[in-house]
Amino acid sequence: MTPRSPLSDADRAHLERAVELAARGWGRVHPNPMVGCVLVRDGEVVGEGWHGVFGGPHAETVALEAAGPRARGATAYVSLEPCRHEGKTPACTRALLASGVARVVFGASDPGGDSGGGGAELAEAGLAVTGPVFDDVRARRLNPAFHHRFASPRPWVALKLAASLDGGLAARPGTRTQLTGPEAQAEVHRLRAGFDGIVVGAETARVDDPLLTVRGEVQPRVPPVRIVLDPGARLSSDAALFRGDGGAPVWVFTRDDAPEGELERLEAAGASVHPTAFRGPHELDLGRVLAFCGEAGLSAILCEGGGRLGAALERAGLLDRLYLFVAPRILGEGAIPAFPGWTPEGAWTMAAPPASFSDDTLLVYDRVRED
Ligand code: AOF
Ligand code: ZN
Repeated sequence: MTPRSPLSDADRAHLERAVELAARGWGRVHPNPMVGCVLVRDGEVVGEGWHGVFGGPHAETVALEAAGPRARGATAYVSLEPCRHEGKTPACTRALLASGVARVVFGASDPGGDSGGGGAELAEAGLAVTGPVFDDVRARRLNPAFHHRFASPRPWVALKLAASLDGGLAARPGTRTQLTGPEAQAEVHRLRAGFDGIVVGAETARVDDPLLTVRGEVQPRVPPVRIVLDPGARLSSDAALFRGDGGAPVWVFTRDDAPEGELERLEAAGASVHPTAFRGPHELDLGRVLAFCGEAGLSAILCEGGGRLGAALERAGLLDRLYLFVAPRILGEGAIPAFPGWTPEGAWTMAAPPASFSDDTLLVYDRVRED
């Protein structure tokens, strides 16, 4: 379906508000999409809602409940096409029809085989329907992992890096340099909540000794699995990952010829160990790693470095989004580069406006897809 009529500035503003509301579901609705809904009658907002928790009511239902009888004759602005399937909750198309809403404007199409097609169904029932308003790039930007799931069996993959102004990750090899401030770090914890897995390379695990848990305001519905790519099975049994109280599971991917004794040691420390095919002494077959994660039900993975793992993902065409925090520091010569050997002709497009966290800036870019 294509837009039936040009949208007014007010229409667009209400749809943007629906997108804004949708974002409140971050970390709570995954792997469902984030969805927001605004109901407007005679220029007045009579109800707002968003999908707040996986398995819970959909955005439209929440907004309709808020509006009550004032929904009659209103326009519903929804960031995603209203579903027409009976899932964990009743179909939104039914709820909209029952409420007497006269018009529906939606942002992105729902790619789901059962859930999709709600727009056409509402139009057939006599409502004025406009959508999808967003092009494919914008639609994917809002719920990338959700849309990716319908296009590819591997998880959607984002890379988070914190770099200096001159593009360095650390002052010297083998050292950790804290570049960003507490506000940016809080944002990293918020971001983590929206992923099923957080992955780092062996060198980062050794040097940073991270916990990879979510310690922020948004508590994820399911804590992301903590993943280390450790070809040589050298991760210390004393790593912070293995300490503490029942954090999320730890998965360690090693070369499939790593010494049996080391695999047993890691298992004993508390990891699930996954011997995997490899491409070089220090490089696992990342396609295999991601395929395993996909089969295990992980649909969104956040890589938190280091630079070499990020670059290997990028070169293999397995990187979908980049979260780049830039800190106002110069590391100078000898620093570890943030983008070692990235594909020079790789094309990227802005996925969100630059955001400030005190003196640090977050840039979010999506890889431009060729298909
Ligand atoms: C909507 N509004 O707010 C959301 C939609 O299992 P269920 O019943 O929660 O359905 C999940 C599917 O419904 C999800 O995969 C997507 O296709 C759609 N999500 N649709 O109309 C919403 N969250
Ligand atoms: Zn629905």
